[in-house]
Amino acid sequence: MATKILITGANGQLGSVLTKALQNTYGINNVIATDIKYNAAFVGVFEFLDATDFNNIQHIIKEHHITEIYHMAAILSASGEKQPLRTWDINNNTFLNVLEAARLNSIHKVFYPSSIAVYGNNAPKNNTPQDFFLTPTTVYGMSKAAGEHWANYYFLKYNLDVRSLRYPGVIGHQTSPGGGTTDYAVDAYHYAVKQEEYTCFLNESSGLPMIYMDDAIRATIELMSAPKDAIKTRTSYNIASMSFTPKALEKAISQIMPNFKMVYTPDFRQQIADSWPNSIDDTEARNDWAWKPKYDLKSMTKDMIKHLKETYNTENA
Ligand code: AKB
Repeated sequence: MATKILITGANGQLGSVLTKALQNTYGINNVIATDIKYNAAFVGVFEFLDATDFNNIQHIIKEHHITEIYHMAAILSASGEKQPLRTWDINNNTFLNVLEAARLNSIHKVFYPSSIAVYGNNAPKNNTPQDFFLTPTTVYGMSKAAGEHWANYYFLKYNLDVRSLRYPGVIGHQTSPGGGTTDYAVDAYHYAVKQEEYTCFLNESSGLPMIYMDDAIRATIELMSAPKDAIKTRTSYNIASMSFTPKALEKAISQIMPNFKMVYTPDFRQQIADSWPNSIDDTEARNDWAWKPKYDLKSMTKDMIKHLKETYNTENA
């Protein structure tokens, strides 16, 4: 049976880049992009889907003969703190709808994005082990930790092949993030290329795990393509790539854009960042399905600036 993919949150920061990568891998007509909003620039097959609507998920699965689901829709950490109950409701109910629809329709594989936000203040800050116990401090982190356990439950109870990654902060030139704590790192590049000073909402020494979009997408596709029996972790895999502070990012950018400056005015997001690890241990991903990042801060910075310059030049042409 041909692979037919349903992706929720296809207009999001990761969702839209992942949709293109999946279209390239499986063919444009084999990826059904869904979201609550339509993006006029989108090329491919699109359906409106509010993933809190179980019947509509089932309808789209049946209509398009879906075999795999990537559930990218979620409210992120900083936005989530402004509306905790709604965030819990949306993040959890949409995933439960996806799991249940997947079970009822014999879906072959489900992808679930988790996050470094599952860790809390008690976890070791450096090289945090994957299986350290989780005491998240944000509702987003709580929803992701719960989702990981639901993923594991559906695997154990129904043999549903659910696979998951704990993404660090994702940095890409293709899309803008919205509502996360790690968003500062993407914003900084845009300000640098526009030759403007950037006011960072975290303090200069807040180290956080990060990953370049290309590596994050490749990790997702490699995890989902690995043989089923290679996947030993059914909650979620840590994937590490690089870790840096806002000050280190400022320095890396100013090596290419010497006039770039960041000023630091921490807001409520500082407390969220303080509760997350500085770096995480991804031994299990490396051992089970040969995960290996390609980008570090220097190579990511070079690539980000190159692409953003092209984007802004095209926009201004
Ligand atoms: C956020 O900052 O909320 C996300 C994440 C680390 O999951 N980018």
